[in-house]
Parts: sequence; structure tokens; C-alpha cells
Amino acid sequence: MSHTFHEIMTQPESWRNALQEAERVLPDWRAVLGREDTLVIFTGCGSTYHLAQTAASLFRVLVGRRAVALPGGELVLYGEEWLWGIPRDGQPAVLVAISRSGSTTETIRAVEIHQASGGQVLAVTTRPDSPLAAMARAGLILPAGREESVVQTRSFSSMLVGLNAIAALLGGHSQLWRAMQRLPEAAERLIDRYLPLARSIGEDLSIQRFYFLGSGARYGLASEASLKMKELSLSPSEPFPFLEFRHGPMSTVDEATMIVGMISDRHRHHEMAVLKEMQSLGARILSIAEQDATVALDSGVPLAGRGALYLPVPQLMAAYRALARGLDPDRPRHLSAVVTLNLEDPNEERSKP
Ligand code: F1P
Repeated sequence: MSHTFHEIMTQPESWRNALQEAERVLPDWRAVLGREDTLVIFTGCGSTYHLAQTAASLFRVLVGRRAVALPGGELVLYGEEWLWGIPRDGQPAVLVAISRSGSTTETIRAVEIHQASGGQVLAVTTRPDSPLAAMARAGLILPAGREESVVQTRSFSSMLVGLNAIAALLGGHSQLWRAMQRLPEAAERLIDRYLPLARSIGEDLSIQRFYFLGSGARYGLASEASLKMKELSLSPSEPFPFLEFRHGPMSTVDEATMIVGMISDRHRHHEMAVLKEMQSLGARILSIAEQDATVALDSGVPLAGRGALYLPVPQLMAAYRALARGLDPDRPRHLSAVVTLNLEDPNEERSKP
């Protein structure tokens, strides 16, 4: 079995480790996050930027903290354009830097800039031996999520489960924390039950384009699922918040379109309505929800703690589509496991506004 498939199939075990580590490092996070009014900036690149988007949403909802997410490259080159005016009450923000490798140039540079301004950093990575792990005072280190493959699957979901657990614990959501202990076995059941469906969709090459819809904390997950489909199968794929899809993108819907909806609980009606409308235009649809969906998660975990469960079926769809297209999931075209750059500005003087 390829690295990619092996890593997708073994995610549940890495989630057990992530839950344990989240509880162990909680005192460090409390100490670094400090005052309630301190801004928390989440950053990462590509997949880990999408993880930052979801983590920021979870911190806003579960911890009640002001939290934002930015790609590492944007934070380095345009940080003031994105963050100017966001109140920090004179407090330097805390930066949560997320990087599977712990070596991506933009993320490391963002940490250096933040620390130079007196800010504190929390590192989330699978590599204890990485530059990022060495730079941060504390964080969440998950070697069980480590991967050989280029495309992130197990690493992403284990860091997500860890960050989700930390948010639940910091916010005092003890019932949610207890329910999240069911995630690994729910994921094992989910993969067993829906692998054949994911494979049949992945092998259906009459599908020519994909859309992944997700709102709130699930928008980052829809973005990650869309990136998987792009990276692994080289297929056109885009994420949208549910209601945004009607404002233009639906013009492309036809019989060769597949739309995957990451359905919430409380706004299920409005989200399913989008899927049904697109189905009437010819699209094939796949709903993922706790119950009453094409993919029923059947986890018993409240919405705010089950985000990772929306990922395995889209990951498998993308991996099987890669094989069906004669591609090697372990060697995605043009990609490398770590992006390293020279970010020094050659004309430092001239670049000032
Ligand atoms: C991030 C990254 C991903 C990309 C690919 C390679 O690296 O560039 O964004 O999708 O999986 O790795 P990292 O900073 O998380 O190690």
C-alpha cells in the first residue's frame, strides 16, 4: 500500500495520541495565551493554512478569544495590511504557528518577525526535531502524525484533533472533551463503512470537477478537502461557503460536476437546500453529516468536536481518483513535502512604500 493510503487508514490511531497530548500541554497553552483579550493569530501554509482557518474559528467559538488566521506568506509580506486596526489593547498577540514539517520558510520567517516584536509563539508540528519546535516556548508536538507522503492527510487531521481538543479544554467544555474521546473509533467505523463509496466515486472519471462546501469552522475543512483533490488527482476543485455557491460558481454546474457538502447541525436546512438545488441542475451531490446523509458520521460527538471526521472520505476519494488517472499519490506533480524559499528582499531600500 502507498504511503498516502497507509497514512489515511491509520489516522484514527494518531488521533488517540493527539487527544492525550492536548491534555498534557494544556497548562503551557494557558500560560502563553495569558489574558483573555490577547489576540491569537494562527498561521500555516497550504494545508496548514486551512488548518489555521479552522483552528481560529474553533478558538472564537469554544474559547471566546479574538482569533484570526493568515497564510504564512501573507503574514510575512503583508502582515500590516491584514492586521492593522485589529485591537490588541497594547498587548502583543500570540502566534500559533502550524507546520507539519516545522521547516516551511514562510512560517519560520513569520515566527522570527513575531518574536522580534516581543510576541509569544506556540508551535504545532509533527516534528520535534524541527526549527519551529526549537523556536517556540511551547506548543503541540505530534510525531504520531508524522508522514512519509507529500500530501498531508494524517498529519493534518491529528493536528486538527489536537487543536480542537485544546480549544474544548481551554473553554471548559468538559462534556465536549469527553465526547471527543469517541473520535478514533468513530473514524475507524467511518472508514470501514464508506471506503467502497469513496473508491467508486474516486474511480468515476466521468466526474470532471469538484466543489467542496463548508461554512463556519468547516470552511477550512472544505478548503483542505479541495486541496487534496487538486494535489492528488490534478482535478479542478474549489471550496466555497455554502450560500456563496449560488453567487456565480453555480453557473458551472453540469452532469460532470460533483459537489460535496460538509453539513452542520443547526443550519442543515439551508445547506441541504443548496445541494438539492445543484442536484436539480445536474450535479452529483455527496452530503456528509452526523445523520441522514450520504455519509453519516454517526459519531455521537457534537459538531464543535467532530470536524476531523469530515475529512477521511474526501481524502480517499482524491487518492482513488489519482490511481484511476494513473497517477502516483505519493509523488504529486510539481510538489515537495517542504517549501523552502529565499525571502530576503533584493532591493530592501526600494521596496519601502
Ligand atoms: C505545508 C505544505 C502543504 C502542501 C503540501 C506540502 O508544509 O506546503 O501546504 O499542501 O502538503 O506541505 P508544512 O509547513 O505544513 O510542513
